[in-house]
Amino acid sequence: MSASSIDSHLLENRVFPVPAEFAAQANIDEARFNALKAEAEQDREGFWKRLAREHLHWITPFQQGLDASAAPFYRWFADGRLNVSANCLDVHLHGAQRHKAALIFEGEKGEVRTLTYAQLHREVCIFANALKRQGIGPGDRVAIYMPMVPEAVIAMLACARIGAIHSVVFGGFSAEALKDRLEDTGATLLITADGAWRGGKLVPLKRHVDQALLREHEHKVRHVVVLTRTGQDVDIVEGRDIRWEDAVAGQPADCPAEGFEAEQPLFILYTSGSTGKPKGIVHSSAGYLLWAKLTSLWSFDLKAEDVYWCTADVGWITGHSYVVYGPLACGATVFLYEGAPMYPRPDRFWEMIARHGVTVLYTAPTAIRAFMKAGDEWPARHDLSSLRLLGSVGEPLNPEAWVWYREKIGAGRCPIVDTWWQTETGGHMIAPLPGVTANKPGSCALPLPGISAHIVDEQGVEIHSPDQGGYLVIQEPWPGMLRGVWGNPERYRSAYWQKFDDRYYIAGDSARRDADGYFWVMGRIDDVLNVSGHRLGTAEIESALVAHPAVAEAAVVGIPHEIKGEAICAFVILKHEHVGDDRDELGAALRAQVTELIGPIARPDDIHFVDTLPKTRSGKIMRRILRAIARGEEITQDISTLEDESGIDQLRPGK
Ligand code: 6R9
Repeated sequence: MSASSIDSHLLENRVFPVPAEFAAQANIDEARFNALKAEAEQDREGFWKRLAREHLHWITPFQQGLDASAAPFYRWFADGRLNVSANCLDVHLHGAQRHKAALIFEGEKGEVRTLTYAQLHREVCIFANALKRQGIGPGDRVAIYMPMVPEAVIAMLACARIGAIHSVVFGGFSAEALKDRLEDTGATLLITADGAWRGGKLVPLKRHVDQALLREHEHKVRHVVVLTRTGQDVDIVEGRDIRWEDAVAGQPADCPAEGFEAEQPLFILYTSGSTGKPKGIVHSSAGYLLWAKLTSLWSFDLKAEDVYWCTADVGWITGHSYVVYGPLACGATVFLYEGAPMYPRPDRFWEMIARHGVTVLYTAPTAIRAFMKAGDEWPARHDLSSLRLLGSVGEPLNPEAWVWYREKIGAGRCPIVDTWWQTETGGHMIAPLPGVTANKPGSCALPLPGISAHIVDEQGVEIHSPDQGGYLVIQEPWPGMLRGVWGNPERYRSAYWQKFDDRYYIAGDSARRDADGYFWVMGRIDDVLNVSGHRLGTAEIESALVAHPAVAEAAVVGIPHEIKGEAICAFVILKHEHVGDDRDELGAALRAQVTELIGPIARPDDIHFVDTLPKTRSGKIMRRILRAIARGEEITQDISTLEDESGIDQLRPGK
């Protein structure tokens, strides 16, 4: 075993075969999967060129495939021109499809609004003309700070229609976080709403905007478009602010789709930043759209008949690729929900799935664990038989939660598609294909066709032996990859390429591969623990803790230890029916459990029972904050992406 690899001890052996009925109707069956893989192996560039020709509508067809002349700044299809919004809308306006629902929206208070493809196209054209009227043109940056309402999607597609670069800032972010992003992108126009509904409360979006824009020399915003959502009072600044309804008044419903260069940036999106200051990730038009569309067809088996629901906010990459661009490029029906998942009761999701007949559900482990904690009775009250596929993204889905999701939500019938990818990768990279790949709980399975994922050690040497952990890297460029960090080419190089001399894209995650070639993500490289010379990822220890029936969620970090180098400190949230249990007994039981499932090396030294864990707003545990707390250090890191700052105090030992 190489000294620089990461140890793995928790081996999960359950395998769930692909259901035969699912395989029989899947977009990608085994023969197709093998053919795609073989095609990519033989001529990778030709493979991507063929797919780009077949799956995208080009205004000027491309001749060039990959341009690697300035590697690792790669370009794809660079001499072609297309319009991204036309690929999501205009291509579906023929025949009966134009009257098919593109968006079904449900507000937190329960109102439902449906927009057909024809209607969505019309709204996008009108708003695109309104943006032009405000002086916005190709290459200009437009910030979007909105609730999860159809107008957020309309705003994104309207930018794409006129070649403007959007930068969506999650509506749950503070004025300060918004200000930083406005400053960094140099956005000249901002689209917002008076407010948003969240968990029955009003979020004052426009007030945050006013605060963010206070110091004029710190940003370039000249115009603010304000949608009326909640009807709350807002200040309208004369000459700067304009109501959405006034901006669109009198605008024509026709906005011809001009062709833009394939490499024209489509958007800038800041990473969730669970480790360090957020980076403005830049995505292209053609390559990005191609990958968002293909992965929707492949991993989600998306069909025209599906009512598809990705629960992510459009403020995250998951919302970009799998609420907007991927499913609309496929012509699917997208369900959109405005509010909080447990509002007004923990069965809000299940009730909506039953009412709208949702067929494909894509959500995050943090939500699945929260539902698990709330109790099985909530999903049991509803008819979830419309569901045919369940997806997960954001963190490792630990086997306990995986099995719960499969049984309580999917009735043991639906394939589980655990998708590993990142803001930077544009779309899924490693995922089981639902009609092809048997499921192993906790594993994101195999790289998608065209994706060359590997595990390498500290020196960048590929690890071939099974179950030995290392750096998860991607060897060959792919069309959906990021094009850089906005305004900071150096950071792009140093964060993603430098360590292994530009030979691989470095994802920053640790992972292992088992004897069947399945990938198991072990956590972020920065979070790896070093206990007596053994390097341990966080995911396995956390999974072993969550496998105990009393535990709902767990996070582990290392604290300095004189003899072992690092000792393991665990933060554990109990399921609500176990909150009153004896803590000493539980602590002993959890240590015994980890010892049994992984080995004595992974046995936590300290266990803190807590009510909450610090998470990014997209639901990822921020272990660097827990590390500071466990070590009794001041929290000096950037916490602008933290969900709930007040939660930090409750975590301090002794509280
Ligand atoms: C899409 C998204 C990326 C990081 C990534 C990894 C973690 C995402 C995962 C997963 C294990 C999965 N991650 N999906 N870990 N299994 N299925 O979440 O993008 O916000 O940029 O986060 O999330 O650590 O590196 P982003």
